[in-house]
This record gives sequence, structure tokens and C-alpha cells, in this order.
Amino acid sequence: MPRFSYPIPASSEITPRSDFLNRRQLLTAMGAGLLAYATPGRSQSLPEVVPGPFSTDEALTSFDVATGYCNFFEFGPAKDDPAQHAHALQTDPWSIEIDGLVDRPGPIAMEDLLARFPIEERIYRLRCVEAWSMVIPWNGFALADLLAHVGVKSDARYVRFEAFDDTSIMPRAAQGLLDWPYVEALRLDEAVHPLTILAVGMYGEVMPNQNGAPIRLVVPWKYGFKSIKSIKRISLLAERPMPTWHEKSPREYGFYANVNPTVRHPRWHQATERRLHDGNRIRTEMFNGYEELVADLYAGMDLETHY
Ligand SMILES: Nc1nc2c(c(=O)[nH]1)N[C@H]1C(S)=C(S)[C@@H](COP(=O)(O)O)O[C@H]1N2
Ligand SMILES: [Mo]
Repeated sequence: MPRFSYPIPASSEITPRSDFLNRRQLLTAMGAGLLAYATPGRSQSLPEVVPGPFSTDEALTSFDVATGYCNFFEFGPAKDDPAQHAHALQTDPWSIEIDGLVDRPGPIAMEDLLARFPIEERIYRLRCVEAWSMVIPWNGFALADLLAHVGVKSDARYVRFEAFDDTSIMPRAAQGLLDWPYVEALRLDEAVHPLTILAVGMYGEVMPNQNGAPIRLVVPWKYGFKSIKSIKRISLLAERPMPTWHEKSPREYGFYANVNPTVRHPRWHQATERRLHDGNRIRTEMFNGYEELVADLYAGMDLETHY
């Protein structure tokens, strides 16, 4: 009995996605219950997915690569640690605490989010600060819609995101790596930009644990570390919060972390990237190719200083 049953969105027809379709045919044939990441007892299933704006038609990274090569440092430093250890993450029940400068603070349950916001497909490039990249079909909704729902007060300027934090399921190898919980933040105008989504699935399936189940941020014009996984708290604030990586090494990981081929990471250049699915090295685009959509957010800012 397949647990993941929503239809392939119509937008898939206009993009080359043979990998995706093959994967789905395979899933249908074998039954999704055999997947390694399947969490017994997870009751959330996603409603219908509708095509959303901004999707690229570049070749997709395969599901296996996107779920097997991950950064999720709570579960260890190696790329395959998340796929091996993230099954310990309990994602049901799950709610996000909304607090700070909002009209309607409080917890929102996953079921309520899924019932309230139509789930769109957004095929985005993901560019890690480590100079590799993927193309992933996310399923989610605009963060702006959630923020409108809770009502942002006029003095709010920043949005802070906090990930789950449970040392009982974090491998010892992970515990000293960073200051937990993992925290990220956006300026409010970045947060309400229509490209910014909360993703609850990928490839038409409920979000695999290792990719940030049950709900994670995706901000495609920024380095991947901004796209925080497994979110437990969202806070609207007047002052700029301190993100985890920025605090650990501010020279290496800026607050903005906009993809920018002309601004070096202190230990390597950012002019090119390796596409994981074919190994090809390609040129990195300004704002990860979303320049036309987001450049206005940074008008008049020196992006060498505000990296
Ligand atoms: N909570 C949390 N979120 C996180 C991370 C993390 O270690 N913990 N790693 C980030 C980094 S560095 C990247 S590149 C992306 C990777 O997402 P993916 O594994 O789904 O491709 O997740 C980001 N979100
Ligand atoms: Mo990353």
C-alpha cells in the first residue's frame, strides 16, 4: 500500500525528468514501504502537489544522490551520515513554535500547515558553499504565506529559524561540531520573497528524514547552509539574530551567504561548482542563477562586505 500517493504535477510534462519518472514508476512497482528512509507510523501524507513558479528545466539530480549525499551535521560530518542516522528523528507528531513579533504566536501542527497551504512543486538549484550543487524538485509552500497567516508586526525586521535539538539521537561524532540547535536567519524581505519556501517533500514524496523532515527552509539563491532542516521554531525579531555557521566562522560563512562567484570563501574560490549527478564542473551563476528575481533585495549594498 503506497503511502505516497499524490499525482505527478502537470508541470513535469514540460521538463526533462526521465529520472524522476523512472523513480516513480519503480516506486509504484515496488511499493514505497520498502524505502530505507520510511518511518514506521508516520501519519502525515502530502496532499496533491500543484505546479509552482520559478522551476528550472535542468536535469534533475537523482533521488538516490539527493538523499544519499547530505549535509545534516546533527547526524554527523560525513555525507552519508544523515542517510544512516536520521531515521532516529521522530517527525510525528511535529509542530513549529511561532513566536516574537507576530499577531498570533503559538504552535502550528504539521497537519494544519498541510491542510492550509497548497503544496507546490519548485524545481530549484541547490548550491552548497562547499562548491557542489544539485537540482531538486521540492514540494512546499511560500514562507510568505505562513508569515501572512500568523501576522507579522510592523517592527519585525528578521526571521530566525531553529532546528530540532535532541542530543539523545545525535551521534557522539556530531555533538562537538557546532553549537546546537542549528540556527539560521533571513532578513524579513528575503523571507517573504516568493522564491523562499518551506519544503515538506521532494520528488513528490514526504520529506526524507536526512533532507530535513518534516519541514525545512529552501532559499535557492543562497548557499545551502541557509536552508535549515527540521525546523522547530520560527521567531520574528527586530534585531539580527546570530546564525550557527556565521557565529562559528564569520569570515567563511557570512550572514547573507548569497551565492556569488566573485567572492571567495577564504579557503577556496566560488567561481565554479560540481554538479553531483554528472560530475561536471560548471560556472557558478550570480545568486545561483536567480539574479533577475532577487538582485533588487541588495540594491546599493556592497556584496564583498556583506557576503
Ligand atoms: N538543521 C540543519 N540544517 C541544514 C544543515 C545542517 O547541518 N543542519 N546543513 C545545511 C547545508 S550545509 C546544506 S548544503 C543543505 C543540504 O541539504 P540537502 O542535504 O537536503 O541537500 O542543508 C542545510 N541545512
Ligand atoms: Mo552546504
